Amino acid sequence: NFQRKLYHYGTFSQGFHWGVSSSAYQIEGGWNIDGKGPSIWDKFTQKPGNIPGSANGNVACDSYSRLEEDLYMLRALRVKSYRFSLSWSRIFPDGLRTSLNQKGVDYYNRLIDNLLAYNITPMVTLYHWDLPQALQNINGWDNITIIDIFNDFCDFCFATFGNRVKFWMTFNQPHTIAWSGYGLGQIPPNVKRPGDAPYRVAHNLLKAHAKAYHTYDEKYRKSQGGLVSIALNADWIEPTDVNVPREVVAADRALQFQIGWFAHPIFKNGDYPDAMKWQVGNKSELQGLSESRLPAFTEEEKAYIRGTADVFCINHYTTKIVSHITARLNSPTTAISKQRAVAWGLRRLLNWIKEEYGDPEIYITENGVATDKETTVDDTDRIFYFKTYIDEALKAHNLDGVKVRGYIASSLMDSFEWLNGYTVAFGLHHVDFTNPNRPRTPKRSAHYYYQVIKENGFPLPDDERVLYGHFP
Ligand code: GBH
Repeated sequence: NFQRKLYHYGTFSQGFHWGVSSSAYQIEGGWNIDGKGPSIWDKFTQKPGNIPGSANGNVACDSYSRLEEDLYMLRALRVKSYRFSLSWSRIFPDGLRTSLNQKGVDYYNRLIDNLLAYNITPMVTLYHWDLPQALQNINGWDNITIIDIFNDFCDFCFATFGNRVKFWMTFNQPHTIAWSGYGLGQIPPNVKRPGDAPYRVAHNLLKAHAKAYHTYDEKYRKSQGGLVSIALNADWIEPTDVNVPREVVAADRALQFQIGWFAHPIFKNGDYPDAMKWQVGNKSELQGLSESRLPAFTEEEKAYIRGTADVFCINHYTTKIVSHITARLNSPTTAISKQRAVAWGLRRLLNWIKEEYGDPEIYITENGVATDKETTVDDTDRIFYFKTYIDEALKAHNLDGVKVRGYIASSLMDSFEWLNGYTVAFGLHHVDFTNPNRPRTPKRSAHYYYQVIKENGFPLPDDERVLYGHFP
């Protein structure tokens, strides 16, 4: 039923949340100053050879010392929201409340106060992958005691920042934490146990998320009136052939293993998707195991987890074709070969979420594209990406009735891109990492995004718009 017209003209609803994103380890630097404790990413990146060019986040964009510059870019873009994360080990250097580091708290207070002074809504991620190393020493997310420890951290943040922060996300991409961190083992803590550890870790992440949600509900919601969610991630999965039932089933199963793993418990019934329970259960049985490698929730736990998100937050970058034979897509490649630009996938994903989870309010909390580091400010590929993806979000909003409430471009500026180091760039602003002052320069895409925000979408065809208008 999707209309074939390439572009749809129109605007989002009033008060639409336009924003940009970042995360602590990717931008802050200041890895050991003012009392910050080490995180698992500090440890991992400081071992030479783990990241291309032995890059690390010791300095990154130096945002810890350059708050003014970051605020300047945010104001120039005229964004309504800024999504950033808190560095747990900057606030609690050894992960526990007893190690409280006031200077870390001061930094986030300054950031939040300044955002509010400029009318920018803070959207805060409590955990974007930089676990305090001290907690990894007791097995990190694979140790159930971390559920209470994380809750202490969240409780402190709600109490300290919640009078000004009204939009919380517990985890960024629990799927990545569990699967890349404990299954494939590519990212810290680099545990390579794909058969069982990810399922245990995800079980703990879901319980930790639910516990933080209930803490907010019981102690803060009434006085602070904010909302709590979790930022899930998913590629859109397109079947090779929509006319072959088993291909459609395979594609749906892939989505259930990505989003459903977390969204089914939280947004549906407190339990994992049937497709996961059957698949993992059957394979475990074939292996001769006495129980499934996918742990089970008690009825009490299901009731505790169900309904623990006030809105649906989704990070989305690309689309994959799933098949039992070959996968191929003709869409444009990007600087990350596995992330092709497939704008229509976003519209389909948004519709799938609407259908699957009972029409929730949706925030696109990350969407963006990599360019190589040779592309500095002349990033026409990024303009194409944002234009087409935002337009597909607009179609979902205006033509399909999906309750899209916000769009957060990834990201504010070039930063440390995890396993890619500084070899690829996602920023609307270029950062010169060879210069100790880390100068920031708006790219063409920043001018473009400014215009889209100003017009709240695409009210007119391109030839009737002033494309690269005033950008302060
Ligand atoms: C996002 O994840 C991150 O949330 C964001 O911080 C980052 O800026 C952005 O990617 C671009 O890098 O190679 O082991 O890391 C996007 C979804 C899921 C894509 C994990 C890469 C590969 C696993 N990511 N995936 S690994």
